[in-house]
Amino acid sequence: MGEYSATEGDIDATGMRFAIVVARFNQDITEQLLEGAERILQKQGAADVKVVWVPGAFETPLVAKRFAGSGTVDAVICLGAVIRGETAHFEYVAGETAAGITRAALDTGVPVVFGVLTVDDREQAHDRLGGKEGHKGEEAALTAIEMAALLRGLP
Ligand code: INI
Repeated sequence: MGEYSATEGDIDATGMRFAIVVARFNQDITEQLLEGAERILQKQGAADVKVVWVPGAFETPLVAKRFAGSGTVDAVICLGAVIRGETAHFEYVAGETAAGITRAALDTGVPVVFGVLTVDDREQAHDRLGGKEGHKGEEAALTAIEMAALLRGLP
């Protein structure tokens, strides 16, 4: 083996700029995701956080891509809640949202984080808002910081 180096992003958001794209659909849940994400970004020293509300999770990738391609943010966080029991087209909304978020990141080279809950019911959503499954809004923010830091250090 030749030279070996391992790289990992820090969880330090000092000087970093973020956009959060959050869905209004299931707002009682998504506003808790947003609170968690904002809490972490502020705690870790983010310089700027812009929040944009969109109608549903399906709309998050387009706005995320606009921010990611603008050169004004280090990472974008998409937040939403898609609940299987409440929609016949769960698979379409959840699947296309995930695909769109992936595409926004790969097309722009800027991290776009999937902070969208895809759950069977509201109880599972609440388990992911500071319950037994952690807090997915906080985790999305930590991922955004780590990926932004990691990409800064890559060729
Ligand atoms: N949007 C969500 O964010 N969560 C859902 O659970 C959901 N359901 O149940 O359908 C949902 N639908 C709306 C969708 O995101 C779009 O806003 C709509 O299809 C218009 O494009």
